[in-house]
Amino acid sequence: MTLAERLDEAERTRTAIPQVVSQSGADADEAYRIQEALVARRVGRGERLVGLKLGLTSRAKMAQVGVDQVIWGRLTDAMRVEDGGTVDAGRYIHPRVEPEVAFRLDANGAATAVAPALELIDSRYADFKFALPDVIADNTSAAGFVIGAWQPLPAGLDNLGVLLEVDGRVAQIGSTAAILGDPRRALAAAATLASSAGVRLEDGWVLLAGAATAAVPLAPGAHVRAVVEGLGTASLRAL
Ligand code: OOG
Repeated sequence: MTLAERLDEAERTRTAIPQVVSQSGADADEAYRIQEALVARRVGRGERLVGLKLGLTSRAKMAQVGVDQVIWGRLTDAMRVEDGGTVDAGRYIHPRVEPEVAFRLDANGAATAVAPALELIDSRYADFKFALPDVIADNTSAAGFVIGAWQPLPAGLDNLGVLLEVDGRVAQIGSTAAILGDPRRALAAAATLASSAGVRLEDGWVLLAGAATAAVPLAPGAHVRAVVEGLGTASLRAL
């Protein structure tokens, strides 16, 4: 089996695997090619690319996973959960949720709207432990995302309060300033990363700018809500 196949199998069978990509000696560039092959398998099964995500754009996230470099991954339509919708926590290995800001892009990578968002991440590696090439190849732990109501771009996005609530209690507190200093920096970063990988942005694609706080485990039965000051909320319930 190729490394992309191993990661794909791990996801489909909900079985964590060892850090096979860093163990193989692959560097970050090779890891992105593995990610591309992994997502191509999903597309081959009928999924459609709907956007990109940045990861590890905040210190809180870098510290949580011990990798200190911004990374990016691909989003497909199968990962989308409607706002207020439900997910089966049992479909994942060890799911976590984190509050984010999402942009809607045009084909040039400019933002046409912004929304509060929740990302569901699920590392395919045992104990949620990985080195940089592992997490890149694993499509940066992408598993699902919820987009709240799209808003016109406000004058500033750089210092809005962010909460992650679980069952009505505050589990994480942060600020959009934690995301690259200003989440709008995610736009240029995504355009650069995508063009260096030969990815053509499409009108209407979503860009997840990265989490503003550390992630929290998603337990069955939990109701999780991201609140971004001035933008609104995005929520899901886990079965
Ligand atoms: C890597 C993905 C991180 C973010 O928003 O920082 C990420 C991980 O924590 O497993 O999506």
